[in-house]
Amino acid sequence: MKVAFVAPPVPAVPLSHMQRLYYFHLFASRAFTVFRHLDEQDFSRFWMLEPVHLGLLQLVSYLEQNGIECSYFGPISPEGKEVDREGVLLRKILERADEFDAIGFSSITASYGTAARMARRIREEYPQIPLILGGNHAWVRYEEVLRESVFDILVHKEGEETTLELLRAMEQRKSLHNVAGISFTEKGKILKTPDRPRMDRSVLPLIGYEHLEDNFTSRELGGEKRLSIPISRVTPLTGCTNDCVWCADFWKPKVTGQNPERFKEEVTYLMEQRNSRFFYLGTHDFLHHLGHAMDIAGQMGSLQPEMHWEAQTRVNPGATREHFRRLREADCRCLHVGVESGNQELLGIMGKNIMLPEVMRMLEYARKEGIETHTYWLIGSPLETYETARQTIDTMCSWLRSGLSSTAEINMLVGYPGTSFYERREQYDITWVDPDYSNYDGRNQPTYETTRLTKRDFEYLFHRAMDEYCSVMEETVGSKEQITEKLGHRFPNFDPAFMEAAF
Ligand code: B12
Ligand code: SF4
Repeated sequence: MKVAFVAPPVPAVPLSHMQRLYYFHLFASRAFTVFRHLDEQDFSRFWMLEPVHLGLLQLVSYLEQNGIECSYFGPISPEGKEVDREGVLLRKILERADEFDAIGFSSITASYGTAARMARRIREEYPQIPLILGGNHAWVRYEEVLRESVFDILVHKEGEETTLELLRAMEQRKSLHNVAGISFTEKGKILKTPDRPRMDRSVLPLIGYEHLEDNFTSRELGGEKRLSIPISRVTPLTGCTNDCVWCADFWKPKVTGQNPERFKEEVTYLMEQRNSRFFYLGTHDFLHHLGHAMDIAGQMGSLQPEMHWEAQTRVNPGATREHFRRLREADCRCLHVGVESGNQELLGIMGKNIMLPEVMRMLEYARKEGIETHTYWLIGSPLETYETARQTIDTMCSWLRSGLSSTAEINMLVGYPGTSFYERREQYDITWVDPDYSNYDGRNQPTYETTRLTKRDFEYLFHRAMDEYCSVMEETVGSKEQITEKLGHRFPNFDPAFMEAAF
């Protein structure tokens, strides 16, 4: 059996001048701290990060291990130039469509429209090919998706075991009723089978990076044989024991670890074969179990040649200065911490379960031990008012000025379908939600209004936040001219398609 797997692009994001300036400063602040060892060539390869869809590539390697032949179709913008990524990708799939027994798309909310459009075109030309959709938008909105799109089958949550069973059932023309974790339409009725328990992910084979080039021409690869991944995301731990009301991450509520040998193998592969020069440990809660964190740090620190890395974590009040010293010794350059709001009451309402003084203490320990800190902030937290948003902006700016937070990011909160924030709107005084899912992306456009703040209020507050952020950055990092001169040729393309992958 041969299956095509498609990562449809999120539509290109139009940015305001203020947003461009914000990204410029965000990039510069990172370039001068954690990325300081990256050279011109590394920066010039940032556009190569775009087609890397970790979940889909992981699914592909698992299926291949189990005898299913796969071909991977990802979006790309050669040399960072804007192209019609959807059109190009669609054309490639249509050219090869008759080779495949099924075509599977992955989508988050923002790319759902693209996936549905592409699938419709394939259905018109190849009505016999079964079309499958996976990824978190598919299953949180399965009835709507099955009703409105041409997708035949949706894979819910974790994909590996479900997809393998599904494809085998399809191949043997067996009933789909016994395949756990899917939904589909039968005789005009939408059917959903029971969810499947989470699998032990430590048994998974290496992510199928070797499939990245399946459908790229040499020109699309910038004349190189392989795509480089100068900054790689690796996940030695997945999950989070917390449950913020707006969080669309379904790898909860457990924190589970990857097999340490496999993790080392993956990192080594990325260094040796993909020119990775920096690792972002995309765990949500790196310091959840301090012992495991120290073991992973030990592994990263033992990599030769010297490897720099950073990790995302929740605040762990049990972490001592000694822990941060050990992280520094293991070459950890930065910790990413979601703070979200400067208002303690809102942190309670959103279920963040952190105390600001504890966050500050952890950041202080990290800074004293020479680790950079990168904090995340939100405009539009549940029950936000003008005053609480101001508090968030002031706190972020004050932490940046004092150096408690070396760098920071501020975003508009997006209420994703499936989260309790989006589904229980009345509880959060929401009066309107944007019906256009393609806006649920990185463009930081308000996707809802409340009794307290309108779309225009959110826009104002968000731009205000970016303006003040840029002013602090000018004080601490330098003016645009100074930064440009200092960066010299180490200047990447600032298109958010790559920015998001890089930061
Ligand atoms: C790593 C990551 C990124 C990375 C890499 C993205 C990637 N595609 O690999 C980067 C930084 C680039 C990124 C960018 C963005 N991301 Co992101 N990202 C994540 C994160 C932290 C992990 C994703 C992951 O690797 N999961 C592990 C794998 C194994 O799971 P998976 O991808 O879901 O795939 C499994 C199943 O879903 C299923 N499956 C998936 N696709 C398919 C397809 C078929 C056919 C089948 C059968 C099965 C199947 O099988 C897979 C294996 O089990 C998630 C949060 C999370 N933990 O899920 C957010 C998350 C997916 N991202 C999110 C968002 C919003 C974005 C951005 C729009 C952010 C922005 N501000 O610009 C961009 C969009 C980029 C893009 N073009 O898609 C949201 C999506 C919310 C939503 N409902 O839409 C999430 C859930 C985070 C959140 N806010 O809660 N992201
Ligand atoms: S702490 Fe982060 S990963 Fe955990 S529930 Fe909250 S937003 Fe999601």
